[in-house]
Amino acid sequence: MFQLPELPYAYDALEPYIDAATMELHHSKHHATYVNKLNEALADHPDLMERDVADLLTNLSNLPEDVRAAVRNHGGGHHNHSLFWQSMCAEGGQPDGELASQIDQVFGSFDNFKARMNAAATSRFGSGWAWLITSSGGLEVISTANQDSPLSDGKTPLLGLDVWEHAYYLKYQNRRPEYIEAWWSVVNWTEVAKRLV
Ligand code: MN3
Repeated sequence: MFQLPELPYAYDALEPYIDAATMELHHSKHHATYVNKLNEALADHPDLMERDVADLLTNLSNLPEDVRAAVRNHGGGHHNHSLFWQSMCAEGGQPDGELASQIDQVFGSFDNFKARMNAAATSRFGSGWAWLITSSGGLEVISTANQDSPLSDGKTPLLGLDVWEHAYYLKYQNRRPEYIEAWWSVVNWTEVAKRLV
């Protein structure tokens, strides 16, 4: 059985950047629904239920056809959101150490990297995610549609930004760029750097 992870902070911890009402709805309703639907979809596949969701997403094409779409959507939703909660904290900042040097090397500067993420996040039509990923080719900024995980494309997600309307609509309505700008204040770079191994 997959479980909804608890948030590592209170629902109001990311105020004023991300409001408590959005956090509670996003975690206790949206994320919970992905977990419940993943469990429902895998009810007849106890072997898959035992595996890690990241492992299922990495090996999507090897899964039985009858569950592949459900794992992609609900498993993706579960894993993306689990990463997302851990990637935020009340005291954001900027990366340092190895991650900061790789960002400078690949993008030229932190500001250039930020501009690339912002472009990926604002230009994603409809629902999806903007990502900083790493792969054999090094760091890269990409975006995915819906709940597609970079893992299914052989990429390791380091940092993901949820640009579904449910992530910002209560506070920012249609102003996605304002939500994106606010989100930079709550990125937990310590946690993100741990994924760079
Ligand atoms: Mn979401």
